[in-house]
Amino acid sequence: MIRSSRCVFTCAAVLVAFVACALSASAAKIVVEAENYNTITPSMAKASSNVASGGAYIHIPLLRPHGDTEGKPADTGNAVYKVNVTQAGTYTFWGRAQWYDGCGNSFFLKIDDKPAVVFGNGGTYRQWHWVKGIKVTLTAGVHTIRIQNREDGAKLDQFLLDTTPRVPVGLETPTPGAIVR
Ligand SMILES: [Ca+2]
Repeated sequence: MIRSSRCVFTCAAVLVAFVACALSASAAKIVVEAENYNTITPSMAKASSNVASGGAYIHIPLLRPHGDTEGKPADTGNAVYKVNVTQAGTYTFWGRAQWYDGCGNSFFLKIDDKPAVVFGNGGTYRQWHWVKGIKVTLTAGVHTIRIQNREDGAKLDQFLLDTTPRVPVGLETPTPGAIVR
């Protein structure tokens, strides 16, 4: 009897440890300030704002005249980030963005060698808000994220990768060491 109850106890302890480990392994979040890029290429530019996280953001400055069609971007201006992913997993990309209007509400998002995808195209204008992007499966290690011009008037303050379904609200605390220099 003693041996058997000890076994049950041991098995339960192992199970609890396993579940705790699995739960902690499934939850990971990496927050990056958009202005904390490795490289930036015009017309992507850094700008200051006292309502942006870290006091700065990146954007494709408005053209004069502002693009009024879903045409080809004026250039391939971009910001590139080398992001340290400490834990393999399937992550949702979110960006804290501000759109000018329906012709200034998106970027191209390119992760590693995957095809570039459209990020944005929502209908909330002239205010910072979190915009949901694609889901991407990443190995542990360094991954390259490129935010590229698609429409002028698009701004990005922060982005994050999250393995959970959590919806970000407000300013997020940047993850220390997220960018590899
Ligand atoms: Ca920022």
